[in-house]
Amino acid sequence: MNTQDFITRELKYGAHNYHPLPVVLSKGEGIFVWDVEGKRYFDFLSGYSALSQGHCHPKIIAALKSQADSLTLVSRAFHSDILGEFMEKASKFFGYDKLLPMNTGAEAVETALKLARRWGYDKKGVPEDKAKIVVCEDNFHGRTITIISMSTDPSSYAGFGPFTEGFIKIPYNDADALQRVISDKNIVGFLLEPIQGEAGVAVPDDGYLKRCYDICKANNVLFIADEVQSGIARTGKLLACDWEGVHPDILILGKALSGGVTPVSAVFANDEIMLTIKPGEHGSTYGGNPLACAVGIAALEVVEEEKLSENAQKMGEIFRSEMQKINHKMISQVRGKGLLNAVVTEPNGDIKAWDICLKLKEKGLIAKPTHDHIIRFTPPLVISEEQMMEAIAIIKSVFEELPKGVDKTLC
Ligand code: IF1
Repeated sequence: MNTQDFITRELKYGAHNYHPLPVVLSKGEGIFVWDVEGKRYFDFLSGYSALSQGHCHPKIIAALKSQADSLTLVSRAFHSDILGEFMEKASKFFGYDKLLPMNTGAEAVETALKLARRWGYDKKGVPEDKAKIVVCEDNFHGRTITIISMSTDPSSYAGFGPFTEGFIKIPYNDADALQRVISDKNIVGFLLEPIQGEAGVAVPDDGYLKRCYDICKANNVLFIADEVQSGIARTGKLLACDWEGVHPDILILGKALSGGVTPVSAVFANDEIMLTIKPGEHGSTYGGNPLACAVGIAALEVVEEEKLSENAQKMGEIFRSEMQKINHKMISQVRGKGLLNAVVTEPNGDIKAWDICLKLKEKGLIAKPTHDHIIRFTPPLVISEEQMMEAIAIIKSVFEELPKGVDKTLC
C-alpha cells in the first residue's frame, strides 16, 4: 500500500472530522517521523505539544513495556501500587497538595470546572446552580459540549447547541475587562490559557497573568490555568505561569504529561479546593490507571533529567530570531515563547499557509496551519541546536522559493 491507499481507506471507514496533511506516518523517533514510503520528516507539530519528550522516548517506552507486563488497569474501585507514587511525584513536581487523574485534556478541563463550582458552593457560599466562571474569547479548552459552550469560535460550537450556562466571556489579554466583571459574587473562577494555542499562539502582554491573578485573589475567585498545551516545559519554564511567578489555584495538565505515549491528564489543587469533591462524586474508568502512572512518572523524569525547559527556552530564542530574518512579504509576525511558536502569514495571491505546509512537507518538515493563515511550529523539546538549524534552513528555503509577494509599500 502507498500513501494514497492508506488515506483512501481512512476516508472510507473513518469520520471526516479532520483534514490532515497528506502524509502517512509509520515510525517516530526523537524529533523525526518517517512516512510509509520511508521519507524522514522533522516533526514540528509534536502531537500538538504532547510529544515534548520526542517520539518513543526510550525511558518512557521502557516504563510502558515493563508496566504492561504486570498490571494495566484496576479501575479506582481498588488501589494500585503505582497510583500513589505517580500522585506524589506529580503533585510535588508542580507544587500542589493533590491531583485528580484523568485521561484527556478535555476531561481535565471538565474536572476543573466541576471543582471550581463545587468550591464555590461549599466554600464561597454561592447559591446552588448560580456559579459563574469567567473565560476568554478565542479560547480553546477541548471539544465537549460544556467546553464548546465557553468557545467564541463557530467552528468549535456551531451546530452543537444547546449549550451549558454559567460562563462570562471577556477579551483575552485585557485585565481591565476582568476587573469590570469580577465583583459578581457568583463568580467562582477565571479560566484561561496562559498562552492561547489554537488561537494561533497568542502571547499576552507581560504582567497580564499576574494582574489577573491579583484581581482573582482580591475577589475570592479561583485562578484556573489550562496548561494542557503551554505547560510542562513547552514555553521555556515548567509552566507558562512561571514566567510571571503565578501559582494557579487550579492547574490543568495533559498532553506531555505522558510524553505522547498514552492519554494522561490531571487537575492539581490544594486541599481546601480538592477535598470539596467527595468519594463517588467524580471519576473515570481509566483515570490514574497503572500504565498511565508508569508512563507519567517516566515522562516527568525525562523533563527534569534532560532539562527540557532550559532547552526549550534556548532553542525557541534561536527559532524566533532566525524566523525574523526571513524577509518575505507573506510573514506578518513571528511570535511565541520557548518552543510554542507561530508564524503569522498574509495571503500571497492564492498561496495560503496550507500551501506553505505542503512545500515544507516536500522538503522534510511537517507542521500544520491553524485558522488558515497561522503556522504553528512546536517541535519536541529535545531538539538539538544542530537539528534546529537544519529545520530552520528548510523553512527559509521554502519562503525563498515562494513568489516574493505583493510589495504592500507600493500599493
Ligand atoms: C483537536 C491545539 C487545538 C488544548 C488546551 C485542552 C485541550 C487542548 C489548551 C483538550 C487540545 C488539541 C486538540 C486537537 C488539536 C489540539 C489543539 F491547540 F493543541 F492545537 F485543537 F486547539 N486545553 N488541543 O490545546 O485536550 O482533550 O485534546 O486531550 O481537538 O483538534 P484533549
